[in-house]
Amino acid sequence: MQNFRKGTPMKEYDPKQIEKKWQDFWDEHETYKATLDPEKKKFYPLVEFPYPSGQGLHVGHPRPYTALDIVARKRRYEGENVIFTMGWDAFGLPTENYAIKNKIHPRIVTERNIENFKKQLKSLGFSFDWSREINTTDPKYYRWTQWIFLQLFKRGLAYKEEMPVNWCPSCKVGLANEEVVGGKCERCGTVVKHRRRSQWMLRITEYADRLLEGLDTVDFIEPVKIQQRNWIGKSVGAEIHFKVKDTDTVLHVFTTRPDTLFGATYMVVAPEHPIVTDYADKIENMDEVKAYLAEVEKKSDFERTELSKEKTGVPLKGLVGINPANGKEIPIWISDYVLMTYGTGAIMSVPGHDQRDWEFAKKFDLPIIPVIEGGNVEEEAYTDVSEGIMINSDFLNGKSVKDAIDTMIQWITENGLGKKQTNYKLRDWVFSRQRYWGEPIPLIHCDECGWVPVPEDELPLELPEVENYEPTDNGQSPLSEVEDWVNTTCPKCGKPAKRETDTMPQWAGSSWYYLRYTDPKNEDVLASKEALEYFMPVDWYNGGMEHTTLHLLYSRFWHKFLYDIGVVNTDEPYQKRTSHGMILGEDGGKMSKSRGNVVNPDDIVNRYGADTLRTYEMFIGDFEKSVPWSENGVKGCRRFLERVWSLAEDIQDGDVYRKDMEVLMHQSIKKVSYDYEHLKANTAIAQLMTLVNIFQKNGVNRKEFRDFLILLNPVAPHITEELWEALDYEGYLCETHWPTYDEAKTVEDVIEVPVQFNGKVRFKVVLNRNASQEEAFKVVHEHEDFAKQTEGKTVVKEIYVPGKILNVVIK
Ligand code: ANZ
Ligand code: ZN
Repeated sequence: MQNFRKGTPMKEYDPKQIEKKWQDFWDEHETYKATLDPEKKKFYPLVEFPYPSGQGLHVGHPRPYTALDIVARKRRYEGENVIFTMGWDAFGLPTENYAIKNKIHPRIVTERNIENFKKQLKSLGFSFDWSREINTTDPKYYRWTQWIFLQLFKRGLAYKEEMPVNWCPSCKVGLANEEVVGGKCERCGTVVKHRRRSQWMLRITEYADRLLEGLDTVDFIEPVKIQQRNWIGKSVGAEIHFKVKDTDTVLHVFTTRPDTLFGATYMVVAPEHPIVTDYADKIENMDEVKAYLAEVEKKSDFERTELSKEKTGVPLKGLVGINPANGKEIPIWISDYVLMTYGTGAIMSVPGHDQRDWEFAKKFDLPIIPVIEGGNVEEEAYTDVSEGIMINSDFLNGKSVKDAIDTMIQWITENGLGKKQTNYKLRDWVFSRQRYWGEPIPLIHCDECGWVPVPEDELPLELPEVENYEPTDNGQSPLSEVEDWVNTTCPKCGKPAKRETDTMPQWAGSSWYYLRYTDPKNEDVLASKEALEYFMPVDWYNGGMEHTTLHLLYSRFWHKFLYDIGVVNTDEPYQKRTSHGMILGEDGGKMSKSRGNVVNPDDIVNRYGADTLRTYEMFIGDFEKSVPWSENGVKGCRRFLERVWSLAEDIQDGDVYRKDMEVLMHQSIKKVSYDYEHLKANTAIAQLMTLVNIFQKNGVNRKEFRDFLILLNPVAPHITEELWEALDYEGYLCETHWPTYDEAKTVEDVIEVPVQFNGKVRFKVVLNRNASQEEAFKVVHEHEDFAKQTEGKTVVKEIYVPGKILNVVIK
């Protein structure tokens, strides 16, 4: 107890007091400020900045934040210049809806929410460089979001097009996808309709190949790569032309299997395919067709393409397709399993080798012709055909599938019946919303000049004040009602013109925020060249799996574009990507107000302290898995920290590890260092708990406790800093160095070595790991069985293979 510099007798562990104390200390001393210092190696870990909702921080937030905070702290102790930052992704619907309901300006709502979030995050002791805080709704920030949009526009990557949007007929508003839950309006529950509207689009498809190729150059966890690849959905195949009998119409189909053309026994077009309306006169069963269309309209694409779903469809009676390979007449059907939004919206059906086509053919009694040897197409489609040989296919017969694909592509190309074709599932990005709380799109429409950018030196184009944030009756943005804002003059010709009144979607500001952190106050460019060159790329980005195909893909697209126009110096923004699992309610379900299982982080901090919350969130389970909350687990972590606290009462002198603690100390440094870097803080903490148990049994000396405090510090930064000060170690813990370990000392000093006599192991001896030959022989000779083995014999030779075996040759 006499070890305490201040406050004898020893105080109770009181996180309330010490946590605030150290948070203020770090703030005052700008402990975590990152400065541009080319002399030092930089490290840029990044966590996804939150949407500051009215509900405040969720216990899910601190999980990834703590995990990377641990790495950030450790790297600082290792001498790296760490830039670890936080900001607010603050435009968006919940704030806007709250503002509408409560008649408060969304800006005010946002300010309040941010204030609360910031207070909450600060109370958890993250080592963020708060001087770099950013806010996507700050005009000084969104000036650059608008600037990037204009660069995209100027290079033809932003365009306006009619697109179907979600429309709630009862609220009379266009809904964002995230406002549609199970096909219904999130607010009123009415079934959502599709309406066509002119929307701004970003040509992300132009970058499809680059986005795919880039994945090979980065260290992303495999599930992220797989999801992005599937989302981009590149498939190589052919477009083949089918004539429609007695018309001038040619149906184009996309197929990945041109080799199976001779097996195409019917065609299917999407119910929305223009042929249906174009030939309404010719189609004999139009009533039946119309009834089917009405049914299909109610389903989402997801429901339509579900594999297990019972196939439905209607023939287009009166229309007949012609298979270009053999001239055979084949029926044309409509069915919802063919989507208008993929390929050409029309397919050639090969029921012999495609499972969906097979089910459809079986149900509607359409012919099935096998074109690849093997399988039994009466029982199921024969799809696993990579080794197959072609049959029933004229000039393809006898060829392998692979050869047949090439041959068929060549044949259709030569005969003007189609061509090789690559398709992507990826669609261009709908970039408009008819809402208020978003970045205004900085374009002006002039009857003479078309769409004209707001001059760059007039950015930011700020959101005007409005009376009402509610969308208008006709589904227009509330901005359309602000006449003196909408009506302007054309920057090009000076004639009267109108501003675009749509705003950008939620994903705009987050598509480049990591760049702004490197130089958040720059007024001339989005970030200086020096800052970007020094800090980029992000070395490690952790975030939710739910962002894989939206935010993560969008920001990679923007980054590649910025690279192409010379704004950034790396082709990829993020070198590494990891992801965390969710924290569930104590009942194992998703935390939600309605289930009543929400845990408020403020409560935990108040009752147990931030260090306990941090320790618990790291100890809770494997980082990448979803895990249920447990109040008992929280208590266990608090008890662990209390034991650490009480150890400090009785520290023995000593500035080296005690002999019997040496191996364990080196092992602990090794394990904890590795585990922190691999998001396994849970097993690191388990190791530190083991260490505390042993300290409790065997006592602990100053050197051992010092290094223990450093190892625990990234997880529990307040208690460790406090004990460091109380025990009068040098300086402050936050200024220290990470302990190093000696590999040789991580293994036990003694080893067991088998002793052989003429090739047979007779007994084993315990030797010092570094024992010399003489020492080894001595121990062996003293063994009680040695005399027995050598009785009446002579020892001819003895050989010791260090650490492995000792051989004795006797005669
Ligand atoms: C004939 C065929 C034979 C096909 C066979 C497959 C197997 P991926 O790989 O996803 O690109 N298809 C084409 N457009 C479609 C659409 N709009 N809606 C639904 N299905 C469509 O899939 C390409 C295959 O999906 C295409 O190749 C086509 O069926 C179908 F043994 O053509 B295939
Ligand atoms: Zn003009």
